[in-house]
Parts: sequence; C-alpha cells; structure tokens
Amino acid sequence: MWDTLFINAEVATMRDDEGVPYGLISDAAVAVENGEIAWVGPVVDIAENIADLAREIHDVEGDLLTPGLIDCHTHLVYAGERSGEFEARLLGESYESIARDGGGIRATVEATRAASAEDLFDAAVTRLDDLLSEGVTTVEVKSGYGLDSDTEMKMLHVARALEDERYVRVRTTFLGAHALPPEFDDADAYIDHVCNDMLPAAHAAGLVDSVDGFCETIGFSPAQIEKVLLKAKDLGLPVRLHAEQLSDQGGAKLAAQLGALSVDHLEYLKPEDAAVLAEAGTVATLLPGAFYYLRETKLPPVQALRDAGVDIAVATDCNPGSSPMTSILLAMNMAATLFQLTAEEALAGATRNAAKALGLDDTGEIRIGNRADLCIWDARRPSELVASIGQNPLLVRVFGGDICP
Ligand code: DI6
Ligand code: FE
Repeated sequence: MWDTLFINAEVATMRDDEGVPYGLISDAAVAVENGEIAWVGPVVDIAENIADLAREIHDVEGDLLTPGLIDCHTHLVYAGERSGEFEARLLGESYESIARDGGGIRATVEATRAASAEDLFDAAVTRLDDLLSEGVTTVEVKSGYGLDSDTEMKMLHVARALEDERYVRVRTTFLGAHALPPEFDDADAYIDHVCNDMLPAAHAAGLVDSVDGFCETIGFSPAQIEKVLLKAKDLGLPVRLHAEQLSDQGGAKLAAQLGALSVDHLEYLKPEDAAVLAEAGTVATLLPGAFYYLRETKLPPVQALRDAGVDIAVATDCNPGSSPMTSILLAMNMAATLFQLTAEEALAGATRNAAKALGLDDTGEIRIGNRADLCIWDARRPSELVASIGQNPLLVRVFGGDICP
C-alpha cells in the first residue's frame, strides 16, 4: 500500500525522454511511498479500487502538479542592503565603478562580517520563505560575502542550518573567490590563501557541496579562477562559475573544460563557445534578475545554446547588489520575456535542468524513484506558471513525501 496517492492531476513530469511537451500526463495519478515517487501515470491505468491503494488519497480535481521548483543559484545568506547603490546607478553610476570604489560586494562583506550567525539566519530564512511560498524545494546557497575563513564558514553554517528549520534541501557552494577582501591588495596572494587555507578548511568542516568563483574584470582573472577550480577538483569537489556576466573573459569555456556542473550569467558568452559547454555537459544557468536589475542590454546567446544542445537552467541569483529578487516564478517569467525562452524551457530551467546544474539526479522530474518533491498549483496548464507576474498559484508543496504545512 502506498503512503499517498494524488489523483486527477494534470501532471507536468518535466521528463523529456518521450517528446511530449512538459512530459505532460492528463488525468494522472502520482503515488508516494517512503518519500519517493512510487508510481506515475494515467489514473485509468491503475486498478479499480483506488481507495485500497494508499493510506491517504488527495483528489487534485484537475489542477496542475509539477516537480518541486529548484533555485540553483542564490546568495541567500548576507547582511545589509544596497539601495543606495541602486539609487547611484539610476543617476548614471555603473555597477563596476561602484565596485572599484569599494562598494558593491565589499559593502556586503563588511555588513556580513559584522553580523551574528543568528541575525544572518533570520535574514536568510525570511528570503527563503519567499522562495518556499512559490514552490521551491531545493535551493543552492553560496558563501562569498565573508572572504575570510571564519565568515565564509559562518555563512555556510547558516545556509546548512536552513534545512533544519524548513522543509527544504540546501546545497552549499563555496565562493571565496568572489571579490578581493579589503585586507589584501594582491589578488594572487588572496587566491593562494583561498586555495591553501580557506577552501580546504571549509571542505574539512564538511560545509561545501561545490565551488564557485567570479571571473570578471572586477573579480578574478581566468588564470586565478583556474587555480581555485583545480584545487576544488583536487579535493573532489564539483565546480561552477560566474562567467561572462559583464564582459567576455573566456571563463565559461575554461570552467566547462574543467567539467563544471554549470556556468552562470553568460550575457557576454561568445556563441561559438556554446559547443564547449555542450561537449562538457555543463548547464548554462541564466539569471534574468541580474540582467534586469543592472539594466544590461547584451542578451545571452540563447539560440546558440539551444542549437548546441546545452541544457539551460534559470535561477534568481538572489543577492543584495545585482538581483535582490526572491521570486523563482518571476525569474521564469523574465527568462521568457527578456531572453525569449519558451515557457517549457523556463519551467525546465527551474526543475530538470536546475537539478542537473546541482548534480542532483533524484529531483527535478516526476519519475519513479525520485524524491517526492512536488507542487500542486491552482492552474490547468504549465505555461500559467511562466505567463503571469506577481501572482502565486501555489496550493500545496510536498517535500520528500511530506505535505508542508
Ligand atoms: N555576480 C552576481 O550577480 C553576484 N555575484 C556575482 O559575482 C552579485 C554580487 C553583488 O553585487 O553583491
Ligand atoms: Fe550570483
């Protein structure tokens, strides 16, 4: 007997192996046992006495059921706010010039170093609750606003603690190579410190699921980033990279050649580099919130990514400077309106491909054996999740088989 059975659902499995848009199954049922998906298919395919099949039966009455959403790129843990920089940019200052003058990431580093773990947690959980309210069941959270061992570890501890307080799975990413901290004036010396001290310490504490960096004129050079990513690989950790956000440094290609799980942003990616991502199986994570908020005009080469067969993910990039956004549904809408992803690509970007970006093969699709991370929506068609702005049709979130309160 199954634990739970959802019946009469419009199920967007998000499987792409049968050529059906959204992997859609109408008038479908989904069975859950021991926190996993035990069965999915048309209701007519299950035996007559549905009442005998499961301890709990939920009639979804034709509503949409999807995998739980996955936000695969966030900086959810930070202190302070940067609305003053927003105002300065509206008056014509650039994101780069603010960073070069010691603002930007460094401003958040100062606030984050000064904050207690409790205050960081409270701020992060408020943002997390926004994501959960829209159906997120897995979230990636980066460090990168500490830039010293203690504060990077404080951030990662806080990120992991979110799992204890909410029904959510957290994947942590070490982002020590985010910016040069004020106590260093030599970027190479800082990168050596990251590779020799900070990353090994965070890894030894068991706090790191993957390693990221910021490859940019205001971040680190490809040669510096390569050192960090190679060190991560030495430690057996998967890598990802903020690449080609503000200029083309060749970071995406470098990371893909090192087998990166994902490369993120990519507005300035050369269309011909898409083939390198495809070859490596690296996911292209698009962050339309940052594009929008920085009033960027250079579009990521979506058609080249598509043509090359690169899997595309979509995430919020929730952070205080370039994308203070806590709505995965809005990120999906922006990916469609700003980057011309199809609605199906946008939803795949926050489910199947976001799972791949995190190296997770047990979520992001409704298939037997996957975790029962599910959403039920007050919607009849999956495109409704992408088409609207500021509406939240979530009815029920299911995490590992548990119906969340
Ligand atoms: N790119 C981003 O979008 C975030 N980090 C990065 O390298 C934003 C960082 C910030 O402005 O706080
Ligand atoms: Fe980011």
